[in-house]
Amino acid sequence: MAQRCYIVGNWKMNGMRSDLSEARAIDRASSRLPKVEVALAPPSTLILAMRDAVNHIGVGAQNCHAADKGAHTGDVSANMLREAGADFVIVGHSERRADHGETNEDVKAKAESAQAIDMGVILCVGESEAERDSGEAEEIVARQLAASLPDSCARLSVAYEPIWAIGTGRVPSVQDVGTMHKWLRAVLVDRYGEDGREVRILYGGSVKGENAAELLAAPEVGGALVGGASLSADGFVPIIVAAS
Ligand code: G2H
Repeated sequence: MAQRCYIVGNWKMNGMRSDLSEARAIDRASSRLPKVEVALAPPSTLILAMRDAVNHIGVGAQNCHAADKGAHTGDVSANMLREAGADFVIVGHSERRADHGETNEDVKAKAESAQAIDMGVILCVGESEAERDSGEAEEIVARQLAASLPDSCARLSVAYEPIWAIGTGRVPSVQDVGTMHKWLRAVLVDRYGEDGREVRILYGGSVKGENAAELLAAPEVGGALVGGASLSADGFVPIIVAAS
């Protein structure tokens, strides 16, 4: 069965209670666009309040610890996030890999901890600008994905986010996005067999209303992971419309 296009907003370290009005407006617009699956990932502090504020969109987390509980000051486990109202968790975002030294093995363990309690997972991969310039971006990102994948593809999505495109306003060509996504599909099918064809591969990195339709039309693009443009209904709703 064909899956709906999946448009996910990653609020990163942005969002106070006063910003829930934007989530409500996004929720109302999404209710009129049922062909698109929409979700927001606010900071952990807002998950519970956002869950209560919306009816039609998913709510997720931006990270989890791989353990269920324990002596990990400042961390939050997948089951704690689920209890707060998160349906899914983003793992392996390049900002976490860079800021917190997360390895492919860490990312795999986090994904598996979320899958163990039936949460969705969005697993991020992507190349640096130097890696893109080396001419071997596809091989590099394919290896990163293969090393980060959980043992099961249950409720798994992958997000391809070239690091040099994040928050910069620069985007790869549609052809380069399609080429990368085909490589990532091959990794998923190699790992999971035919089930790997059902894993949605999202594109992320400076997606906006103006470029969304073109990027979403590239081969093997099943949705978008959106940062800056997801912080307001004015920025995010045009992307959802482009996906519908
Ligand atoms: C990439 C993306 C969201 P932005 O990190 O995950 O952010 O759309 O701001 O480039």
